[in-house]
Amino acid sequence: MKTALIFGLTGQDGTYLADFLLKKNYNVYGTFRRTSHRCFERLEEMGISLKVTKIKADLTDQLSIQAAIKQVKPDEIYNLAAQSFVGASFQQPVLTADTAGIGVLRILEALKEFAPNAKFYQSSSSEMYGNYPGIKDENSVFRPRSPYGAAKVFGHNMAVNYREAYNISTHCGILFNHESPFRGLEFVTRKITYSLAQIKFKKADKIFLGNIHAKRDWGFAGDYVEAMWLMLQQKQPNDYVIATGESHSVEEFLTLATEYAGLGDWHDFVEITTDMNRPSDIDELVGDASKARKELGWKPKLGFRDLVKLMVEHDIDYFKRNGAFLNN
Ligand code: NDP
Ligand code: GDR
Repeated sequence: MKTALIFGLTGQDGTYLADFLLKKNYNVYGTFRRTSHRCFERLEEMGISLKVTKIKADLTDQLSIQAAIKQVKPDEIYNLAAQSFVGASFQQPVLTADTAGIGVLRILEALKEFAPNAKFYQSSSSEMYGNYPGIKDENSVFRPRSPYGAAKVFGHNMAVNYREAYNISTHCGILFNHESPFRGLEFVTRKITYSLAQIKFKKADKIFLGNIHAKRDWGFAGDYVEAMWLMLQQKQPNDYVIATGESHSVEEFLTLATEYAGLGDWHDFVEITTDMNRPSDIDELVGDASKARKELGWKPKLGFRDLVKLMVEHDIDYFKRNGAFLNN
């Protein structure tokens, strides 16, 4: 039985990855931060909260990272932990750099010292590419447009450097946007599906959105965690773009989601505001995952329309059953 340690267990991807690894018969450990409120809602909804061993660790705290790695002695380490909201990275650039950037280095240092033979997965991001037009692959240049993107470039480069300098098995997935019913409520897709459910049940009457012309390559989180695992099963560490190859605008997502929610014309309840605009944003991101397809045998299973439908139906159904949302 293999042992995996997931930094960022409580997030969207941590939940899908833990479920995926449990189904592969792994012994799954994952980290969480000490909070004054509950933080295991996603794991509970997935029905796996009691099947994983939870360890307190914070990416800003070297000692807790070391202690986790020493305790677990993992075969595989997945780093999914970060302040992951691009918008917030403009308000909290130092915290973002400390988690999404230096946090990676802290894990690598602990790994080098206490588990040099473990395989390491780093969640790098399409946000590293910035606004330069064109379909992105593993050879495209990074020109980040946000503190989050810049921090991810640092984390990515350190993971590659520990591979080259110390022969540590570091594997980087350059993941494009991936969504699910477990997506955080501030990200635009989930904000839309959550708000539509509220409107449907007359708990809200407006959605405030920013740049709805922005385009993203949106896949399904459940498909993307499989790619993470496939990367760590390779003999040689490498970098892989994980994407669907299609981009859609926020407006397209909104139009389709409104249709699935049965709410007519979104112009009746959406207000466009400059409040959501970022000091610098990315117009369009689309990725070419042909290397992953060829070398890992990976391809996305859930398409754009089915993803939107899944998220809308989840939020409407959840609201119907619970009357209010848990904060996931
Ligand atoms: P989430 O925001 O849902 O999850 C982030 C996780 O990191 C949570 O478990 C969070 O804990 C944890 N975390 C945050 N700060 C710290 C800290 N200081 N110490 C320890 N843990 C911390 O993100 P996703 O699951 O969507 O993404 C997973 C990773 O992949 C992130 O690194 C993200 O940047 C990256 N990524 C995501 C993409 C996407 O489209 N989803 C695309 C490309 C990369 P808590 O629950 O306490 O907040
Ligand atoms: P992103 O996702 O920044 O791509 O980062 P997000 O859903 O936040 O934004 C996508 C685009 O939609 C525009 N937008 C809005 N965004 C939000 N959040 N709220 C709004 O009301 C709104 N209106 C328009 C944004 O300006 C943007 O252009 C995600 C995160 O998961 C990162 O961690 C990850 O690395 C990247 O995807 C790939």
